[in-house]
Amino acid sequence: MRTLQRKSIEYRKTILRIIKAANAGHTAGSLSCIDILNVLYNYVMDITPQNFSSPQRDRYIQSKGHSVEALYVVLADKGFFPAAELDTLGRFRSHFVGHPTRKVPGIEHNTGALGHGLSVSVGLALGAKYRGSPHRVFTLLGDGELAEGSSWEALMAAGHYQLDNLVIIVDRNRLQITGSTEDVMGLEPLADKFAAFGCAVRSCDGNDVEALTQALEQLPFVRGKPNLLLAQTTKGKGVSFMEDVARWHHRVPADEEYAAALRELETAEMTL
Ligand SMILES: Cc1ncc(C[n+]2csc(CCOP(=O)(O)OP(=O)(O)O)c2C)c(N)n1
Ligand SMILES: [Mg+2]
Repeated sequence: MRTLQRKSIEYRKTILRIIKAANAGHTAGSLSCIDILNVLYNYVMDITPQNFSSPQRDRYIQSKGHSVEALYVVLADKGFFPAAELDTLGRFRSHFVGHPTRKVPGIEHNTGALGHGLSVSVGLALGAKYRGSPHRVFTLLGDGELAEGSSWEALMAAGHYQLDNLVIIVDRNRLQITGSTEDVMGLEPLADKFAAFGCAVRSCDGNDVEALTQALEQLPFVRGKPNLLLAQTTKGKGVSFMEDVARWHHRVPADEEYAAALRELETAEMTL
């Protein structure tokens, strides 16, 4: 567990480094979901550079595509491409752009226009069922993203087709781009809504790698039902002055903020 915890801190430092160098990025959303990606790629999913062309591999669709820096950092650590390529983020001719594209090794599907990832994942999970393939389909949604009606249409299909090979994780940080989800487009009672659409719903601390591993060890939650994990997260997690502050959605730290953020993460690493 200590290894995963250490990785989360290292990942956070790299996310901030590449966003700072590119002078652009979705800072707080990447810090919010990085523990989820850490546990998925390093503990749960069967996705490696070696098996990436195998039809049996698990699939990961990052529907909240704007948090692409988190995905790039984890894919580099998994060896999908040399870590040095991360430093090309946002540069002319680099494939490392502000939303996921399949030009980057390890990325399954282009995303970024919110509200599409779940439909794609439902299609992939249905395809796996038809073929009798045992692989699973994981998708990460933002909570603000749930204002897109297409998500609910996809969810209805997931329940109808009993897609227990589909794992939907909601990054429930309670903020979207301009403020609180409950102010902009209220979601509660969210767990009840997912249950009403036929999902098996679980909730855990989405910034705690141990809680995430324990929750995801229970997959499939219920046979014949899509799995829905409400990951209770904090946007900007790990850097106190970014935590739960809406404007860090898309803000790049100034020099002194960057230095303070790194100091805080290094202190957290030393006290692990
Ligand atoms: C269809 C669509 N509309 C608007 C946007 C602009 N946008 C990017 S991120 C975002 C907020 C998303 O909030 P949430 O899903 O909660 O993400 P997180 O808090 O995890 O960053 C918006 C509106 C978009 N990418 N796609
Ligand atoms: Mg959110």
